[in-house]
Amino acid sequence: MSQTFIMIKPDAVRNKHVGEIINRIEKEGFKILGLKYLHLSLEDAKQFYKVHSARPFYDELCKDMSASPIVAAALERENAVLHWRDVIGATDPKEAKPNTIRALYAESKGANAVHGSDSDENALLEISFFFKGYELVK
Ligand code: DAT
Ligand code: MG
Repeated sequence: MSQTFIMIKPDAVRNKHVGEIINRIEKEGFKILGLKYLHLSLEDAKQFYKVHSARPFYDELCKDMSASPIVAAALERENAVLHWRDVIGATDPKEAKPNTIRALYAESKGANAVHGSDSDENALLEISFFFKGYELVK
């Protein structure tokens, strides 16, 4: 078993896709270890995405991610990181395969509905950014 960290981003929350995305999480066989609904500050968004700080879209990304509430979750499954990346599809929804979450619900490359960790190492870092130990189901 391995873990991944996911977010339902502000655009998908505003577009009322929270229920469908959580349903998909369950259907894909993930166990929910932690789940919360929160509104990121601009500072927290900048910290979370600091690996992208040199990229041209960084300021807009952090502004968008802190514009309205998100859902954050820690998930467990075999091959969790790669499986979730398959379920969400390509960063740009125009390139995402049919029936992936981004193909179904994303608005654009920037407002792309969901986040998923890109490695096991980053999954653990991202989970610890959002959850304290006692907030995670064992
Ligand atoms: P992913 O979310 O698929 O892991 P990423 O880590 O490369 O993609 O980028 C993080 C987020 O930044 C992405 O979900 C949306 C935004 N982003 C990436 N590339 C972008 C671009 N060319 N224009 C606007 N936003 C972009
Ligand atoms: Mg990424």
